Amino acid sequence: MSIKIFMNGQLVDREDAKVSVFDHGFLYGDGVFEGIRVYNGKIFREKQHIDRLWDSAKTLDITIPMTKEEVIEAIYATVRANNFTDAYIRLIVTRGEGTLGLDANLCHDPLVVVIAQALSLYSADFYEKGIKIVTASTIRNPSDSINPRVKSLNYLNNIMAKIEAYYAGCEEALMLNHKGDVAECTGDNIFIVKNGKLRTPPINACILEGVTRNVVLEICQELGLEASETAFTRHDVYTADECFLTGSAAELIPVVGVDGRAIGDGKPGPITRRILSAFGDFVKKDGQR
Ligand code: PXG
Repeated sequence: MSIKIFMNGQLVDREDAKVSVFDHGFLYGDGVFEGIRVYNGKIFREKQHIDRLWDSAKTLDITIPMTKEEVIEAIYATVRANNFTDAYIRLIVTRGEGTLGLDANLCHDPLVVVIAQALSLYSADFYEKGIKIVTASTIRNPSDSINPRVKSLNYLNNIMAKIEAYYAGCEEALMLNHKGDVAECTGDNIFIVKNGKLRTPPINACILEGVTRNVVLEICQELGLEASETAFTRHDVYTADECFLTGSAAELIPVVGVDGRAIGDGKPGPITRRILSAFGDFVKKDGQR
């Protein structure tokens, strides 16, 4: 049976979910998106994802042609049509069809698409043993360029860094900002742990304000762990006791090596494990609709 995709206000078969070659999302990466989890039939952090989508669209001056409530209903309709209780959702809004020119004013119909997929977790091995990352020479977009807070369809900055990770035999790339401070990875935020205290770069370090990042900051509060949003450098990562990444796709994944240096004893640390387990509980608790 073909999967159903929400497109232009309707649920259509995958084969019929086609986008015009004149869509500015296709021509220019001109659009915004969200990667969202559905746990136990409920959209995880619904408000945060929808608000972030609207904020991204606002900066790009795209008017989403649906209300927030309609978009939420479209997600649930897509999940139901594909019989999922747990799913990974890709919500996409493009500026819509225009001409071959850049003129955004000629795009009158922004396109809204919802794709639901079965949960695609990294292999269990990564969660138990941790991953290795490498610093990319491609720096994160400065915020007066395409602001990293905008989750735009133009992910070339991150893709260039991810290609570097691939050639270095690593799972992820660490991206620095134009000041040389640590920003984030290509599809995840980063946390380090030193002497029992957690740190993650602040929003103005040229990062996406990750939904999972904010959940982890809440979990730290609940667990009584000190966590701060302060700038740090690669030196702090190399000399950290523990390191992990957060994101809707990966959830929370331990990092055991950076640029060939082992982090701590080269194994996922106790605080990372504690937060990973608390994250599982948090998701279950939050998943009651
Ligand atoms: N930073 C960047 C640049 C991201 O793209 C995150 C951090 C984590 O944010 P959330 O809100 O998810 O905690 C992201 C999210 C993928 C993939 O396949 C990654 C994201 C979205 C969709 C898919 O790796 N990025």
